[in-house]
Amino acid sequence: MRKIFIITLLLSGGISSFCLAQEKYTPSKENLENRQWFRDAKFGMFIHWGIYSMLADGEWVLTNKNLNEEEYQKLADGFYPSKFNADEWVRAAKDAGMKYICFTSRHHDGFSMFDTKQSDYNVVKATPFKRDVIKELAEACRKHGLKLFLYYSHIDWHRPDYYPWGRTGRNTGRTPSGTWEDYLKFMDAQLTELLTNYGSIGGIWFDGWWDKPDADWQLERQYALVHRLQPGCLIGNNHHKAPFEGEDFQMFERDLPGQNKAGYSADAEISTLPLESCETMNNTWGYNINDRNFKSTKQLIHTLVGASGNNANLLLNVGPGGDFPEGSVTHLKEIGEWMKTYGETLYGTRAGIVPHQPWGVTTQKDNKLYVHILNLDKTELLLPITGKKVKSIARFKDKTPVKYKKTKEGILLQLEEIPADIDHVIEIVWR
Ligand code: FHN
Repeated sequence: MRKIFIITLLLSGGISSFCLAQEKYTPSKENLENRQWFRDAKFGMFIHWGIYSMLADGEWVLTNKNLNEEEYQKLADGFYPSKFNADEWVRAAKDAGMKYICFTSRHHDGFSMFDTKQSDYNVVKATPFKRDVIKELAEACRKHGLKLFLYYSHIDWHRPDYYPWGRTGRNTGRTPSGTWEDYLKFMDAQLTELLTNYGSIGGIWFDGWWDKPDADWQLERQYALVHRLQPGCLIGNNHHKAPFEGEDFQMFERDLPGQNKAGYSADAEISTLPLESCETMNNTWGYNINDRNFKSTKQLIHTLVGASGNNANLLLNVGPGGDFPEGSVTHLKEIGEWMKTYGETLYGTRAGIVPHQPWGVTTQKDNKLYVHILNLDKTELLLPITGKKVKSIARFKDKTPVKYKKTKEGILLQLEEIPADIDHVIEIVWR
């Protein structure tokens, strides 16, 4: 019986995936270096952009509004974003202090924002625009020294072989045809294009596994393909669980690691991999004409600082219509200004020895501890740190010395006044 099984496996070509599934993933040297780079980078820009942006109702409009998928495809005929300028987008990210961009190469609607031979349903073949958006972004990122990550949806509301359907996208009038195996091959072929045609890719940001958690996704095989093509490419998967074998970083949607305010992270046990938190600037990912509820610059900076204090990067989203929304542009500029002074207290740091507190967070690098006071309504602050020798304690921005006392409980900071700045940073240098 066993012999028959092995022969069948060999004949069916299943042996390669069988073997891969058995191998434990060992990240390459390059991959480990990129993980280190990622941990140091701290701040990136998420961009959700596709033909859905034209309907100005978020990236889920096809399924949320039960649109007919065949009719939805016609949106591509009108996609001509005359203002698109990859260089400007990348510069806006760079000026905000961001070190990487993660762009939606294909979202759940199944429309590819790059030149792919695997389907004509793509930005070059199906639109009058005819420009390969990813090629332009990749060139601009190279020019400005940012890394390009690619969001890649596991869900597909367009293809008839994404079948059995998942939890979402059911009422769009599709008729199933083809096999699940066809769909897996399609994704492999697209990933191969993405990882061979655009130079070095910082990472692949998978999303949508949760639509069909019981499906045979063959993730280890897919991950092995990515790592074979670009060993340094970091893989993350927004499955909202603890990382699976073969992944290189872990993301938390609209929450800091350990929180579950948004409701996605109940099972997302924090791993030792590099961490990333993704968040919207308003309330939606893809462009939504009604959503002008932008968070304040102060709130966004607090999220960024909070992420660093929890050992995570912040991937902050922009949802362009044809161009970046005004609100995003203003906030990005203001964050960039702030980063010019305070970036040093975040880049290259790790979470500080004092864990997240109601008043703020700490970050640390070499012999320095940065105390980020975000909400404090008094002038005294006790840091529960004992047994360390202080060389100096000063306000970060102008190096004015800060008074302090050493007590049995720790270091008691005595500030001149109640902190009023967005983030009152105190720099402690240890001997
Ligand atoms: O369904 C997607 C959503 O559209 C968006 O892309 C976010 C980004 O984290 N992820 C999914 C929801 O978990």
